[in-house]
This record gives sequence, structure tokens and C-alpha cells, in this order.
Amino acid sequence: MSSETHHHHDGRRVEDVRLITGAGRYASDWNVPGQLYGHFVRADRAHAEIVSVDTKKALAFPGVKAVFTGEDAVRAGYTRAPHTMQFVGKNGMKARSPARPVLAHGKVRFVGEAVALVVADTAAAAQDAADLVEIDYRELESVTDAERALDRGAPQLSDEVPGNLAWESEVGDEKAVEAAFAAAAHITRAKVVSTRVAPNPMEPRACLVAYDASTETYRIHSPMQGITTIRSQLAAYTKVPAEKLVFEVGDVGGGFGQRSGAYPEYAALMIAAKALSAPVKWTGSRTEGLLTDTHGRNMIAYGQLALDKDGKFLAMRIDWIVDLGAYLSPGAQGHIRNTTNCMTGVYKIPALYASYRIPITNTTPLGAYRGAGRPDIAYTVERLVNQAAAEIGMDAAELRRRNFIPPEAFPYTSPSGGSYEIADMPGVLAKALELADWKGFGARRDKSKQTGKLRGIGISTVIENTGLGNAPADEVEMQLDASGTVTAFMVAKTQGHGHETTFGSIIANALEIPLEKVKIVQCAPGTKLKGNGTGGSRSTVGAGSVCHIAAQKLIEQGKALAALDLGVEPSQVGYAKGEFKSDLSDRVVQLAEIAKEKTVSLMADGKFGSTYPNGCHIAEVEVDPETGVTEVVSYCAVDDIGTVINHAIVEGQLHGGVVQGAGQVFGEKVIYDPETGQPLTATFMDYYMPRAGIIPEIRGEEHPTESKVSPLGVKGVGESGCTASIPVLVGAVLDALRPVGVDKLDMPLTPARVWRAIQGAAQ
Ligand code: MCN
Repeated sequence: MSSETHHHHDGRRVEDVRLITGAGRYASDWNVPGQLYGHFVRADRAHAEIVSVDTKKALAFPGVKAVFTGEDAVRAGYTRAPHTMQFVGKNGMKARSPARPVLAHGKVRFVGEAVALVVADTAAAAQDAADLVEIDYRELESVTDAERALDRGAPQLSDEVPGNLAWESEVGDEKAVEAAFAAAAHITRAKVVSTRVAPNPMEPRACLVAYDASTETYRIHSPMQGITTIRSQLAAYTKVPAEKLVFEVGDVGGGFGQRSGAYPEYAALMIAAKALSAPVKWTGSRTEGLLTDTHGRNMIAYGQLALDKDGKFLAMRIDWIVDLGAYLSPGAQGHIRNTTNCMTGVYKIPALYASYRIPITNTTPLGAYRGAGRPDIAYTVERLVNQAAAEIGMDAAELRRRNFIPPEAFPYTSPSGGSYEIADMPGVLAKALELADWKGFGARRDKSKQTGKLRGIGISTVIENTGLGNAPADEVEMQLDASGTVTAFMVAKTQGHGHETTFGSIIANALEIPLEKVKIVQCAPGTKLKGNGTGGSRSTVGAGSVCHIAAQKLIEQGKALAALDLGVEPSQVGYAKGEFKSDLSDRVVQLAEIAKEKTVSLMADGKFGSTYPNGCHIAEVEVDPETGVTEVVSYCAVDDIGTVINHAIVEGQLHGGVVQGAGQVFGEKVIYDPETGQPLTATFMDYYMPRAGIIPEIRGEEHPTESKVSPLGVKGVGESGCTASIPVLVGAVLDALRPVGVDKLDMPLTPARVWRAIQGAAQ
């Protein structure tokens, strides 16, 4: 979008004044009269039978109203957690998951699993009394390692999941791949591990449930990413009809995928609110978040890439192991769908074969986490490509150039069934090489050497699917009132993304009115609107596009209404800048006037396919071999996200994504003790979080190819940053270390691990 269309507004986020001056309304700010407070008693061991739960002492604690246990969950029938792994696997295999009562019953399968819910008249009393709930366990051997869980003789989590194998599947053509490998001039092999990370949004998970017995309705306040998916999942979990679940969402302090599904805690609070005829509120702590917010990534890929003598890719083979934790969570499916979709990346790879094995383990369930499989497949493919370049001695950019899907081949159907709409990889690459001064790297490496530093350069060229959602359509309701204010209602939900600004601008631009005249209302309580929640970087492609369509509809309806005033035919009315005019009349009808007597109200909808943002990131690092400390000294990003609605927000999204990826690369990792299954990273003392300073100022450029999927020409951007940054940063460090003999190293690339790898190679 050209800057002229933004003459109404300087591009700054309209929500920020509210959010940074303490005027936001987050879950903790949300209170209702007479509310009680819940505190969950959680499993302190990874795998055990529950012999008994004694609540007597807790119940006697001053202020305690009730204690709920697995028996209450079973009595309510809240035992089958919904999951979305609906794919058909090998030999027709359907995904399997253990039953999961909303409070554990019979067995606990990971540390942190909720076993009891104590409700009291203060949060402190509930917490204190929780310590008095006495649970007698019979401990079982646990397994937290994905590959070990699949071994014969491994501890078994559930009779419902024989061999701990929740699902197995394959894609591609195994025979064709075998033939291609047999004829290859070179084969690159790598085991690529995408570490398990915890999402850690700034605002902890929380939920306040009130029950109205007269209407049998639950009012649920919780920070979430949208309400439609959660509503249907919670309805499935509890068998309470969806229309009896009314959601209320205020401001949300980050989500990153983790808040998209129904958690058992929400349903447990429903039991309590109904039983006690009082609203019950729970606010999670940081440690509860680290233990029970669905984790992300956590995949092991055994990859192989076959090349001919000119460096052309012939075939790729990947064996995936994706550990989904103790139970399949609602967000689990992304790890399959999104990795499959873009499995061959931006490259033309004629033959592909991949197999999936999905174990369950005694660990926190996995869910969507910024990218939900997209960064993992990109990391795997890019690791293979970079390693192949090093092994055959070809420039990593040149190897890419030889293997890109050529621009004229779009729309392109990948061997795993992805259908990429449009991209210009050679163009993206050329721009990035120029921006990063790829050619000048040798001189910079020499210069770093003089100061005792190992300099490395990394490159990633990636593509991902964004936009597609499960909802039958995205709907927007639009109202124009007599003050000329246009209000748009939808069920996407900003969690810090700036939707008030971007969706407001889409409408303001379409109507050519000031942004101040547009109001965005997301997830109004009790709304019947259809649509996707925010996730999968789909909101702009989906809800955003429908905002545009709705505005066009408003203009058309306005023309009909204005025509009556002007005494002409609707086709003789023109619209611009908030005014209806006709050549046949010298009167002007203001937009507000058509709502003078009655608010104008309309519905618009749309169903959109996938868009494919893509890009090339290039980073340089300096590693100090004395200390193992890595400094990222340069970061360039060229991204194609189609038409850009708001450049500052897009830059922010990319920056946030890049740093989130860098967090995983340089430190973030959830670690379990292999013997006991205890998580060793359950506080910020143990779990690394990235700081803004770990990435220098990003030098970015746009390289848009317009998407036809959306009338706005947009592609999603919310996840692009981490999809590109993980491979580029690992690639840069490995490039720095290769001259000293280190050619593989798994994340996290902490100083200690880098230093040890350098020492190990020297011996
Ligand atoms: N945008 C734009 N022009 C485009 C595309 C997007 O101006 N061509 C703007 C959008 O209008 C929106 C933002 O960029 O304000 C992100 O848009 P989009 O790519 O459509 O993604 P979603 O709004 O659907 O957000 C989801 C995505 C995901 S999946 C995760 S995870 C993630 C992310 O966004 N979580 C976030 N970014 C996050 N940012 C914040 N602050 N907090 C999170 O939890």
C-alpha cells in the first residue's frame, strides 16, 4: 500500500497509549462480585497411579469452600480431551490419546498435571490449603525421551496407546526416492533436533468462570486467541452445548499459539462454579505456565538429501519423530499439517518420502507455538542444504539459486501436496545478498580473525503456509452510526498484534475516512459470528480481508440510501472520502447521514485459502573461541508478505519472530531429568528467555508478490520471523565453527556448549 493512502494516519498503533499507560484490561483486572479463588494442586511426579486423594485437612482450612478432585471430573463426564489430530495415518491409523479427566483420575502422566482444585474466598487461602491436600501415589517408571518412548520395553503411558505410539504416517514416494538416492553423486545426512520450548507469553494463563443456573449458562473470562475453536472444544470436552458457553476476552498479553485451545483447567473451573453457585477465578503463576502451557517445537528429524554432480537436488527423505507429550492437545495438529505442507521448502526436489512417528511421553503436551511446525521443517531443510553446500564445496547461495522453484513455476504443487501460490525466490535472494554484502564476507571474516574471533555467515530461504483456517468462513459485522463511526465486529483476537490499528486502517482506507472513525470489536461476549481465531498468521488474510469486503458493501448500501436522498439511481451515485455525490445533483450526502435515522448494519464473509509468505534472511555472527560466546553482528531480512497494511507493525512482527527464534537458538530449552521425569526448567532462574539485545538492528527490505487469495493482496507475517531466523542463526554459528572442526551442534548454542564443541574438535 502506498504511503499516500495513509494520509489520515501516521501508522502508529492506536492501541498503544491504552496498553502502555496501564489502562489495558487483562485477566487479573477482571473481577466480578462474590468471586471465589481457585488454586490447582498439581502432580509432583511424572508418572504415577493415584492411590488416594485426601481433602479433609484442606477443607478444614479457614476460608476454603470446596476441593474438587478427579472423581468430580469423572462424575461430570469431563474425561475426553478434544484433540484435532484428525488425519488418517498409515494403514488407516487414527491418532490415539489417553483419556484425560479435567482433574487427573487414576493416573498422572506429567509433572504439573492438575489433580485437585481448591476453592477459597481468597487466592492466598486457596494456595495455602492446596498444600494440605494429601495425595498418595504409587510411582511408575517414566519416559520423557521421544525415541526411548518408542523402544520396546519402554514404560507404557496408557493401554489406549500401545507402544506409546499415538500416530504413524507417511507421505511421498518411497520407491522414487530410493531410485534417486541410488543414482546420486552426493548424499547429505543430518539428524536435526528442534528443541522443546515453552511459550511464556507475558500474561500468565487465567480463567474466571461464572454459572447462571437460571439459563444454565457459563460465562467464561480468559485471555485467548479467539473464541470459536475454544468454544467448540470446551463443548466437546464437557458436553455443555456451545451456546451455553459465553466467552469474554479483554486485552491479552501475548499468546504465541498456546492460547488457542481448550485447557482442562477451564472445564474444572466450570465444575466448581456450578457446584458452588459462585464465580471462581484462577490466575496461573509463571511456574504453572512453564509446566502446563502447551510446549512447542520438539521434533527430531533424520534427514537425507540427494544431489547430482551439479548440485541439483534429486530427492529428500525425512524420518520425523514428533513427541506430543502425555496427551494430544487441541493444538497438536499443526505439527503435522504445517510440516507436511512445506516439506520441500523453496526448492524443486523431484522425489520426496517422509515418515512420521508420534510418541506420547511423560511430558507437558505440545501445542501450537509461533510457527507450529513451519520453523521446524524450515530448519530441517535449511540445515540439510547448508550442510550439503559445505560438503560439496559450493557457495550456499549458489546452491540455493540452482534449486529454487523458478518464479514461472508458480502456482506450484509440492510433492507433499502444498500448493504454493506465488513467490520470487531468485528476486528475494538477489536483494538479500546485496543488502548483506554477501560478497564482502571474506574480508569481514579476516578482520574478525585479527581480533581472535571466529566469524560466520548464515543464510536461509524459506516459505510457509499462512491464512487457511478451519472455520467455515470468516465473518465481519459492520455498523455505521449517526456519528459516522464505523464499528467492525469479528472473532479474531489481537494479543498484542495491533489489530485495532491494522484492521481499522483496512476499513479507513477502503472508506477513505480517518482511522479515528473506525472501531474494532473482537470477540464480543455472546457473539454468534463465525470465523477463525488468531493463529496460523491468518487474521489479516481472513478477518482483515473481510473488513475490506464489508467496507465495500457499506459503500454499495450507502449509494442506494444516498440515491434516495439525491433523487437519482444508485448507479448514478459516486463515493469518495466519506461523501456520496452524483453528477445529477449538487447535494452531498455525508457517510454519517445515511445512518441518521437508523444504524446501518451489514454482514460480510469470506473463505480464503493459504497464502505463502517467503523470504531470505542472512546473519553474521562472531564467536569468541575463548569463551564460547556468540554475538550476532549483522542481521538482514528480505521478506515477501504480499501487500503490507502497516509497515511498522509488520517490522515489529518480524523483529519479534526473529528474536523468538533466536531465543530457541541461543538458550531456550525445556529439560527433563531422564531418570525422574522432573522438569528442570520450571522457573525463569532455569529457563532462558531472550532479551531484545541479542539481535542487532535488523536491516530489512520488502519484496512483495501480491497474493490473489485475499482481495488485499496480503500474506500473513506473524510467524515468518522465527521460521527464517532459526536456520539462519544456527547456520551462521556452524559456518563460524566449521574451520575449527565443528560441523554439527544442536540447539541451544549456549556459550558452554559452543566452547565444549570447540574444545572437543581440537582434541
Ligand atoms: N500485517 C500487515 N500486513 C500484512 C500482514 C500482516 O500489516 N501483509 C499485520 C496484521 O494486520 C497484524 C499483524 O501484522 O496486525 C500480524 O498479522 P498476521 O500475519 O495476519 O497474523 P495474526 O494477526 O493472525 O497473528 C498470529 C501470529 C501468530 S500465529 C503468532 S503465534 C504470533 C504472532 O502472530 N503471536 C503473537 N505475532 C504475535 N505478536 C504478539 N505481539 N503477540 C503474540 O502472541
